[in-house]
Amino acid sequence: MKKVYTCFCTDIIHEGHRKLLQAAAELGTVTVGVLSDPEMVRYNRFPTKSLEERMEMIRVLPEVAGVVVQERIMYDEILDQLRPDYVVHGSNWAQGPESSIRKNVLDCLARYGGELVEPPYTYNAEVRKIDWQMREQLAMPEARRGRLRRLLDIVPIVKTIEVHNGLTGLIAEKTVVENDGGLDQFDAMWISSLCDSTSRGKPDIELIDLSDRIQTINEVMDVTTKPIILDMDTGGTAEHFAYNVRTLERIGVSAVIVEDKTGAKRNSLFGTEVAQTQDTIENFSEKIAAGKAAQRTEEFMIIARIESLILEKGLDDALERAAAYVVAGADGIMIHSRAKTPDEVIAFCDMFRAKHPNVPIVAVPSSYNTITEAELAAHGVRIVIYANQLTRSAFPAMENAARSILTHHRAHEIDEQLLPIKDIIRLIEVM
Ligand code: SPV
Ligand code: MG
Repeated sequence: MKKVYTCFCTDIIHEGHRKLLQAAAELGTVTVGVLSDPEMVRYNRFPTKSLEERMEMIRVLPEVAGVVVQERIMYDEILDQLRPDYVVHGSNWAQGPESSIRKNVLDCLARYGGELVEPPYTYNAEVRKIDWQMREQLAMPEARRGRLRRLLDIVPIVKTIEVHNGLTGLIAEKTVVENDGGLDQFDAMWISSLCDSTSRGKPDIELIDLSDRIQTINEVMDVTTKPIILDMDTGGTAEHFAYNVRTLERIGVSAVIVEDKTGAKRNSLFGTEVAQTQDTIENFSEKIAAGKAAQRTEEFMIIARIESLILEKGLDDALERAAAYVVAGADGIMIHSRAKTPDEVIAFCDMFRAKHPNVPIVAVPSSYNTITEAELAAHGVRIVIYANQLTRSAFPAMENAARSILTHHRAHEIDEQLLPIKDIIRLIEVM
C-alpha cells in the first residue's frame, strides 16, 4: 500500500473533510496530521477542542489508519519524517498566504519524489453554515472571555493590536501574513482610551464614559472572535470600579488594564509636560482588591498599570508598586514607558521577573518601538500591545485623500491610493 498524508486544522468534521479523506483512502493508507495548538492560533482560528479531542475526532473515522501531531504549519519537517507517497489537500490553497504552505509541500515532495493530490474543495451551503456557527461560537462572551488566559498558556507572547470600531476589529481578526517560514496573525485586541477618544474627536481624559466604551466593545465583538483587553484608564473610584468590572466580565471582555493615576487623567505620552498625579500604593491596591472581589469567573483578568517611569519616579518606585499590586491580587503588571529606548522597561522586567516568575508582564512599545516581540519575550513580557498604530495609520491616509480632493477639485488623483470600490463591498461578508 502507498502512504498518504493529509493535515487537518479543524474542530469539526464536515462533508468537505469526509470527501477529502475518501479521495485520500483511494490512494493508500491514510495518516492524518493534526495541527498543534500554537500553530492553530497563528494560522487558523482558536481551537475550541483540545489537541487530544481533535485527534480522537479524526482517529475514529473509517478512512483513517493513523493520527500524528503536526507541530508546524509548514509540512517539511513531518514529510521528511513520514515520507508519504502522496500528500492530499483541498484545491483551495493556491492563492493568498496559504500558497506558501503549498509551495513548502511541493518543494519537499520534489526532494524525494512524492506527489501532491488536490481534490476540489467542497464549499457548499452546509459547510458554509458550519463555518459561521464555529465563528459565532468563538464570539460568544463565555467562549471569548477565558481565551486570553488560554493564549498565555499556548503562545510565548500574546500579540495585541489596537481596535476602535467594527472595521479595525475586522483588520485585527482577519489579517494574516506569511512570515519567517510560517503564517502569523494577531492574538488579541486592545481597546485603547486614546484611540476610542480620538475616533470620536475627543481628548483622552476619561471623558468617554463606560456606556460609550461599551458601544465600541459591542461593535468590535459583533464582527470578531479574538479576546479583548480594555484600557480602563484609572478605573474611577474603587466602588465604581467593582461594579464596572462585573459588567465588563459579563459581556465577555477578557482583561481590563487600570493605571495607578488619580484625578484629572491625561495621556501617558505627555509624561511630565502636564500635571498628572500617581495614586498612593494603598489606594490603588484597594481598587484592585475591590475589582478582584467583584469578578465572578476565574477567567477575567485585572492588570495593574504602573506609571512610575512615565512620571519619572524611578525603577525602585515601579518595582515597589508592582510587588504591592501583585499582593492586592493583580493578574498581571503593565509597565509603561515613553522612553525612546527599551532599557528602563527591560531593567524593570528583569528585576520583576526574578521575584515573580509567573505574573504576566504587559508592555506597550509605542515610543521604544525598535524592540521585537522575541526580545520582549526574552525578558519575560507575555503580552505586547500595539496601542495606537491603526489610528495613526488611518489619520494621515484620510487627511491625504481630503487634501487631494480639495486641491484637484476631483477625486481622480487620489483614486489609485484607495481601496477599489469592488473590494470595499467584498470586505464585509454577508451572513
Ligand atoms: C492608550 O492606548 O490609550 C494607552 C496607552 O493608554 S498610551 O496612549 O501610551 O498611554
Ligand atoms: Mg489609555
